[in-house]
Amino acid sequence: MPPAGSEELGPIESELNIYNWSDYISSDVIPGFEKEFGVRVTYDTYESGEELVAKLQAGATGYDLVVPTTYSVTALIETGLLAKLSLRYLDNRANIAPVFRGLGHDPANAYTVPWQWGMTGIAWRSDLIADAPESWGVFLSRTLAGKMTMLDDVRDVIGAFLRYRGHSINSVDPVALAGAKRDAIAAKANLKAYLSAPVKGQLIAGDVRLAQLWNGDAAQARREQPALAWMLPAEGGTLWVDSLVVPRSAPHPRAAHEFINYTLRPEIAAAISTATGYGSPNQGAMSLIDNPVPYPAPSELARLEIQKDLGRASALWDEVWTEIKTA
Ligand code: N2P
Repeated sequence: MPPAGSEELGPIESELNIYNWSDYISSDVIPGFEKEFGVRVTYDTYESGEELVAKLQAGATGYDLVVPTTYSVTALIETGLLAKLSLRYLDNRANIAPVFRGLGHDPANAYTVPWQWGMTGIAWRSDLIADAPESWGVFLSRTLAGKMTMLDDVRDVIGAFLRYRGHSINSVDPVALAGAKRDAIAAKANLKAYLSAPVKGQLIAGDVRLAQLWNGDAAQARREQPALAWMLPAEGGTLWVDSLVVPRSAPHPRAAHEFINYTLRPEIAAAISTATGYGSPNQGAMSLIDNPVPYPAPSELARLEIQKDLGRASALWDEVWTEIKTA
């Protein structure tokens, strides 16, 4: 048996199947990889972490690379769905900034390579709203009723109202969760919809004036609507890191590794963050990005938490989310 993490994978395959969040890559990356490596890439997208995990846990095979967020990585490792990376093909890992190594979801860096990192906050049209939002409590106010959305995401919605009442975004305390449920249901009366990345078009058009949104997607929309601002609420929110991982069932593991190594090149990593508006975990890329997202300042960092796997309490969270969605 070769030592863990150094398995030989054989010659590069001629195909590669990637499944990633929407609006999360630069359009030249796939054609560039296909040309250089002679691999045909199939690239599909999803809108929520739950969509990805549900697919993999239902036995979807065929994907060579997927991009789960922190807490999903834990669940996927625990259910045996991920392959250990074969580090011999990943020389460019040296470009990963130290702060993105050894994180709680993959302490030995055995399964994941960080793709992008970001924060969950509030995007708002500064030309259509008189006062800048300050708190997650804005969703409880009638002022913008019908003109607001929250992410279609169990962790982000419940997490926001947990923070609003001073709890951790990872709380499993039934009383804290009952409070978050009450707030979320009260807020729902003021929402146009639960909508994730696709809300960008409605923010640009002005149909939605304020939205719970990830910073990079807000930055993408700002290119078309300069009055779109983004802020981190006073109570704080989520810092997340999404990672490239190889499912154990991947039919083209060598091509998957070559793709990971390719995107770890500083110029490719820079192109990705330039397009997505998200932060790059690649320290070699930072100087190549026009306006790189700086690592959060200490004052912001103090207000941010990373989403952890909830273990058995996931069932309680899911129940709360269903009750919110059907209220
Ligand atoms: C990009 C998706 C951000 C992922 N559209 C949130 N974890």
